[in-house]
Amino acid sequence: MAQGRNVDPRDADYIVAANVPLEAALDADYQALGAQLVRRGLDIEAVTRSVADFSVALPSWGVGTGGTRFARFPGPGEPRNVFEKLEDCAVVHRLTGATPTVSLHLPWDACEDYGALKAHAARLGLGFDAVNSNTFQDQRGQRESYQFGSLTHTSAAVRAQAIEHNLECIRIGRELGSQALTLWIGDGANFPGQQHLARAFERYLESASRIYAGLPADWRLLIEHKMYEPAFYATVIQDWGSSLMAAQALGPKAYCLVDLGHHAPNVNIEMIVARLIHAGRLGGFHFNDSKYGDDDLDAGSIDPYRLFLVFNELADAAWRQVPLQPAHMLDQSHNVTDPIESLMASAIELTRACAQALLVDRAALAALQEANDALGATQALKRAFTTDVTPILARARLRRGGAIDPIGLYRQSGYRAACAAARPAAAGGSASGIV
Ligand code: LRH
Ligand code: MN
Repeated sequence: MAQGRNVDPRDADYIVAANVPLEAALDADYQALGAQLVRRGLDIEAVTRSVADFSVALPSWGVGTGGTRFARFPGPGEPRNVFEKLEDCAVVHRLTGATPTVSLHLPWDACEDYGALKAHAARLGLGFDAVNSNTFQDQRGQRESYQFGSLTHTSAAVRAQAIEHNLECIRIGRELGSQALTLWIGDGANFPGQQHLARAFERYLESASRIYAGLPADWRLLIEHKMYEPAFYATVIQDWGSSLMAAQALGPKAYCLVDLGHHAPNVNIEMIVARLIHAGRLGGFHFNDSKYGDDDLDAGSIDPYRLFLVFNELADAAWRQVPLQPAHMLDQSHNVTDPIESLMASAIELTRACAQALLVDRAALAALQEANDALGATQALKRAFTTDVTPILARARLRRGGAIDPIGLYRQSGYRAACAAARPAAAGGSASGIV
C-alpha cells in the first residue's frame, strides 16, 4: 500500500475500497479455518459473532505520547485537546470496529462545554465509558497539595478536596453519559512507619463512602489497586484483597478494576480474576502488558498467553452462566510507536484473546480436570491459544464496517502527516497528561 495519501481513514468508502483487494484471501482463510473448527466440533460463525460483539474502551490519554519519568518525546500531530483526542479515537474505532467508547481523565480532559464534547463524540460515532479522577497530581492554583496523599491524607481539608474532585467527575460523567467512576489513588508511603497502615485504610473507606454516596443509582465505582508507584513502600489500595475489602465495605455499586500492570512480576492475574468473579465484584480491566513494573506496554505484546488466560476465565464464567459485565478498557503509554497504531494493534490483540478463549472445549476440559489429567487439560487450553484466529478477527472487523488491514490502511491514508500539518506542536508540549 502506497504511503501517505491524504485521505480520512474514517471515510466509509475509503475503507470499503481498501478492503476489496484483501477479501478473496480472507474468504479462503476463513473457509479453511471454518473447516478446521468444524472438525473440532466448533462453529466459526458463532465465534465471529461473539468477537463482533466485543468492545473495549480507549484511554483518552493513550492517543498522545505517554512519556516516562525520564522524558517524553512528543510525536508529530499529537492531539492538543480532548476534541482532537476524540478524533484520533474515532480512527481507531472506524478501522477496528471494536472501540466505540472513550474513558476520559479529569482534569486532563477538562473543557468548557461538555455538551459540545458529547455532541462531537456522537458525530464521531463515539460514547464515553468510565471517567477517571486524578488526585495524584496537584493542579495549578490548587488549595491543598496531594504530596502526602489524597483520600487518605491525615488532613481533613485535603481529603475533602479530593472527595469534591471525585464528585465533580461524577457530575461531568453524567453530562457525557458515562456510568462509572474509576478511582485510582497513588496514596501510600515510601518508608516503614511513615504512614499508619490501618488508619490510612480507614480514612480511605470513610472518604470513598462519601464518593459512593454521590453515585447515581445506575453507576458503578471501579476501585483500581496498584502494588507500588508513586509510593514505593506501601500503597493504601495495594492489591486485590484491599480493593475487594473496600468494595464489600462500600456497597453493591463498588467493584474491583484489574490493571494488568499493577502486580508484581509473575503474579497469577487470571487467578485474581477468578476470585473477583467468585466474589461478584469484577468491575473491569485496564488492559496493557508489562515485563517488569507498570510498563503500560501494548496489550498482548509481551505475554499474550497471560492475556489469553484472563479471557479464558471470562469465557469460563460465561459458560457457567455467571452474570458478569466487566468494563473492558485499555490503559497504555505509547513512547516509541504511533499511538493510534498501538491502540489498534492492542484492541485487535484483545479480540484475539477473546476468540481463542471461545475455542476451548469447556466440557472436555472439565472432564480432564475432574480426571486430574494435567497434561490433557493444559493441552486443551494450548490448542485454543495456538489456533490462528486472524481470519475470524478480520471477518468480525469487516462485519462492523472496519478494515481487514487497519494499520496498513491507516498508514496509507497519511492521517498522521495530515495531523502534523494541521496540529503544529503547541509550545510546552501537547495535552497528553501523564508527565
Ligand atoms: C495508574 C493508572 C491509572 C490511571 C493512570 C493513567 O498507574 O493505571 O489507571 O489513572 O494509570
Ligand atoms: Mn490503570
